[in-house]
Amino acid sequence: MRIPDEKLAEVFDRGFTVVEGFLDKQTLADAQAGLWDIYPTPEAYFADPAAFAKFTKSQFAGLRFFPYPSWGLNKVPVYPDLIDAAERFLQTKEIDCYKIELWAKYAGAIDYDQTHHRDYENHTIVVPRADQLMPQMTCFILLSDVTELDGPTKAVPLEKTRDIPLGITQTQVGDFCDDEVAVTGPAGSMLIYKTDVFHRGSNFKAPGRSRFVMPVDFKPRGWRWQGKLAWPDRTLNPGWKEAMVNMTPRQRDLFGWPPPGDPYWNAQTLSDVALRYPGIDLTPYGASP
Ligand SMILES: O=C(O)CCC(=O)C(=O)O
Repeated sequence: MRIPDEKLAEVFDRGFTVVEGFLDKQTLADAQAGLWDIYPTPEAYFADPAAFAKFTKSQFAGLRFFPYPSWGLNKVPVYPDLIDAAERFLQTKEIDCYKIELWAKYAGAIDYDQTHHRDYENHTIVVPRADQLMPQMTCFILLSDVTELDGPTKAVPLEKTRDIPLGITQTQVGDFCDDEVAVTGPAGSMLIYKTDVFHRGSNFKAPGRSRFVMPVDFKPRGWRWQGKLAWPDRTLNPGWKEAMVNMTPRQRDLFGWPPPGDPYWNAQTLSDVALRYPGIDLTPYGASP
């Protein structure tokens, strides 16, 4: 769904918003099917948690970076309505998708509670601007239903923390617990938040529960002090080539591909990129049909 302007305005005013029913049913189903190439299904996990001890090692053990084995997952971060929202939020079409993750959590694997923190610390090497100029748009796309029992993200409205200098990234344990809002919603919903918003991961409140989310982050192009992943470093991973072949020029541009008309493209680069990416349609970049 197209994200209404009021929802994007809420991200600036309150620091975050939750959009229910963001992904269409088919996109959600394809993404959910792709999860099981990577993670145990909840049924498999809870039938024998000891077989999946790696999830007990840290809260972050269930994180996997883009790309993924299936197009069903790889197409989610370039979902057209997400690109549209990022362009409108960042107020430019010159944007980068600078980080894509999947995150699986299983109740009982570890305590997922966190203290409130601002995420910018590993999204920029400096700090966000208080005037909100050139913000980053950080998102959690829910791929499973998230209720109060399912370890929802808990976010603190900006108005409660405006007095805390932006250089501070952590609060004390217990602070703002009365102010935090649980990010719940059916699968396919999306949390959009800014990197200066205090929030935290929370623990499951019942056994046998699991949570699957896809965090996806965008930034305006050009602010080189922002970012997290270097896409060239991910190109040898399964799924990258297929994803690039399947994407449109607009979608590839989010990863830094030279756009149609860029001086990068000449007879040699068209020919050799076609060799590297069998099946890719390079006619928009000047290749002969
Ligand atoms: O998993 C979550 O809900 C939030 C996690 C988080 O905020 C973090 O690890 O930075």
